[in-house]
Amino acid sequence: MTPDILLGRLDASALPWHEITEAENRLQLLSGIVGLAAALLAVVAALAVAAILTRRRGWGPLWRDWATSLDHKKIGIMYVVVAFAMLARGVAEAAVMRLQQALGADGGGILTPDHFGQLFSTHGTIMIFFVAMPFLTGLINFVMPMQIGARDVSFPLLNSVSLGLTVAGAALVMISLVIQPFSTGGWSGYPPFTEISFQPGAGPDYWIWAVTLSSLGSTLSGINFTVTIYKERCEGMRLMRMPMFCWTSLCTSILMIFAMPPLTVATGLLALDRYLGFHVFTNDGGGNVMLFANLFWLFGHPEVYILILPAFGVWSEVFSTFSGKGIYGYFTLVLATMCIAVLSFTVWVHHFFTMGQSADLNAVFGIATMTISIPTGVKIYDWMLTMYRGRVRITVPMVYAVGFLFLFVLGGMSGVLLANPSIDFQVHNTLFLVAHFHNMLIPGTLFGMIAGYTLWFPKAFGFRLDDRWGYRAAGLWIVGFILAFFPLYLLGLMGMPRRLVGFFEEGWLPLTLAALAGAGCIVLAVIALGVQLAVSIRRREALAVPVGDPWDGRSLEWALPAPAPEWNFPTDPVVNGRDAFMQLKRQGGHLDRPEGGFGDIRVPRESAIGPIVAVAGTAAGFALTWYIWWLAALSVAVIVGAMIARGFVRDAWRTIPAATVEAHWTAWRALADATPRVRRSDELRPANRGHAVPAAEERST
Ligand SMILES: [Cu+2]
Repeated sequence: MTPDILLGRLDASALPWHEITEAENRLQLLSGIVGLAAALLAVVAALAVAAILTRRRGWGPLWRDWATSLDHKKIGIMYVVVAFAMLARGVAEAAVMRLQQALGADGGGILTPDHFGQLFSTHGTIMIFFVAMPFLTGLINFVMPMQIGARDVSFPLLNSVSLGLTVAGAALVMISLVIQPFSTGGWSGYPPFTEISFQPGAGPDYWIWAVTLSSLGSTLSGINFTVTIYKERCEGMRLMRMPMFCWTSLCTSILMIFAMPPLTVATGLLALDRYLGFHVFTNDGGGNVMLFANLFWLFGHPEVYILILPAFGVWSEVFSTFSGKGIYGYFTLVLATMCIAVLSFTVWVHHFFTMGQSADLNAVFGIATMTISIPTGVKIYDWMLTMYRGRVRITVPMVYAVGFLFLFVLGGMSGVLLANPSIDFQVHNTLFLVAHFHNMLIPGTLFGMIAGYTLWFPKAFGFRLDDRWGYRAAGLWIVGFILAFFPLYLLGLMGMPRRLVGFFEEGWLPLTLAALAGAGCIVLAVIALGVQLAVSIRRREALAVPVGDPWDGRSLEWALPAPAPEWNFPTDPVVNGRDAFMQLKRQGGHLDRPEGGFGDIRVPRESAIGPIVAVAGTAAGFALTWYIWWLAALSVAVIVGAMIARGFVRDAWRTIPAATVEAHWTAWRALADATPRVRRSDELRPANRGHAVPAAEERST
C-alpha cells in the first residue's frame, strides 16, 4: 500500500476502538476495552483542562504569564507540572500491568501480549524521560539560580526551548494512546526487535521521535545549567561554598552533556535503519546490534546518575535543614558526587554481561560497577552523621528521607549482587532486576523529587503544603513500594522472567498478588498527593508563609520573599561563607537595604519561541511517525523560520524600574518586621508565616 499524500499511512486501524471491532476472542475484546478506556481517559482529561481554562478565562494568562515566560522559576514549575501529569499515567499503567500479572496465571488476564508490550514500553519511556527527567530539570531550574545568588540561568530563551522539546516528546507519547500503537520494544528500544522487518507499524517510530525530542531538550538543559553554575554565581559564592544541591546539579548537568548525545545518535541511526533501509544495526546487512547496546547504555548508565544525583542534592538539603545543622562532611560529599559522576561512564557493559563478551571484560566492568558503592556509602554516612546530635524534626520531607535511607541501602546491595557477572547470569531478565532498579529509582529519585517539591513549594507559591496529607502520601508511597517490589526480588530468584504477560507456575501467584496490592497503595499515594495539593490550595491563607523562610533555611533562596519575585534578588548578594543565609541570620539580619540604593533590573522579555517549538515539534514527530511528509516539512520549516525571525528581534529585554523593586522590597521588609518569628517546634502550625527563629538563637534562649 502506498502512503496517502494527505494522511501518510494513517488509517482507521489507528483508532482506539479498532482492537474491539476486530476482536476475535474474549481476551482481545477485554484488551481493546482497556485500551479504549485509557484513550478516553486521556481525551476527557485534556477536554476538562481546556474547559476549565475557558471558563476561568485562563488562556490569556496561560500564554502571557506561563507559556511564553522566560523566568527560570516559572519554567521550572512548568517542568514539574509536566512530570506530575505524566506520573499519573505512568503509575496507572504500572497498576494495569500488575493486574495483568496477577490475573495472568494459566494464560488468563485482560491484555493481549501485544498490548502488554506497549504498556511496559510506554511505562518505562514515560517514567524515565517524562517523569524523572522533567521533575529534576524543573527542580534544578527553580532552585539552583536562587541558591547561587543569580538572577536567571545563562540562556533563558534556550531554557524555554528545552521545555518545549520535552513537552513535544511527552505530547507524542500521549497522542500514541489515542492514535495507536506504541512500540512493544521496551524503553530501551533494542534492535533487531525495533527494526522495520520485525515491527513494521508506527510504534517504534513514536518511541524514536519522543525520545529524540526529549534527549535534545536535556542536552540543551545540561549546557545551560553548567554554564549558569560556572558563570552566574554571585560575589563570594566560590565553588566550595555552593550548597550541595548546586554541586549535584552541576555534576548532573555535565553528565547530561556527555550522556545524552549517544542516545540521540542511537535513536537517529535506528531511524535511518527504519526509514531509509540502512543496516547500521542489522547483523545480516553488515551492521551490528551490539553497536546499539553500546550506544544506548553509554547513555543509559550515566542516565541513572543523572536521575539520582539531583535527589542526592535534595537529601543533603533536607537532612541538614531538618536537623538544624550544617551538612556533615561537605568536602567528602562534593568529592563523592564527582567520583560517582566519573565512574558512571565506566560501567555500561554491565547491562549486557550475558551477550557474549569475554569473561575478562565482564570482570573489569563488574569491579568498576561495585566501586560506585564506595562514594555512595560515603554519602549515606555523611547524611546519618548530619542527623547525629542534631535537633531532628520529622517533617514530610524527613519521612521520605528516612524511608530513602533504609530502602536505598537495600536496593544498593542488590545492585552489588548484580554487578557480579556470574550472579547476573543467573538472574538476568528476571524480575530480580526489575525489583533492583525500581528500588533505586523510587526511593532514590522519586522520593527525593517529592521531598524537594514539598521543601520548595512554599518558595514557589507562598504557602506550605498541607502536612497531614503529606504524611499519608509518604506512608502510602513507602508501604506501597515495599509491597510492590520486595515480592519481585523473590519472584526473580524463583525464575520469573520480566515482561511476562502470562504464566503457568502456580507458586508465583501469591507473590504477584502481593505486588498488585502494593501497586494499589502506590495509586492511592498519587491520589493522596493530588488531594494534598487541593487541600493546600483551599487552606492557603492558613498555610501562607509570605516572609519566605518557613523551615529555618540555610541557603540563599530562603532569604527571598515567598513567592520569590521575578527578579530574585533586589541587588546582587555578597556571600562570605557556606550556608550563606544562615550566616546572615546569625548576624541578626536579612538581606539588607542595598547601600547604593535600588537600580533598574533587566529581565528577558517573553518569547513565543518555546511554545512554537513545543507545537511544531509535536507535529513533526507525529508526521514522521505516520509518514505525513508535507506536515513534517511544514513543522520543521516553522521551527527554522521562528529561529530566523528571532534573530531580528531587537528588544529582547524588559526593564523593571528601580521604583518597582524598591516598593516591593520595602513592603516585604515591613511585613517581615511586623511578623512574629516562629520557633522550629511550631513550624507546622499556622503561626509559621515564614519568619524563622534561627537555630543558634533558639539554643541560647
Ligand atoms: Cu547500569
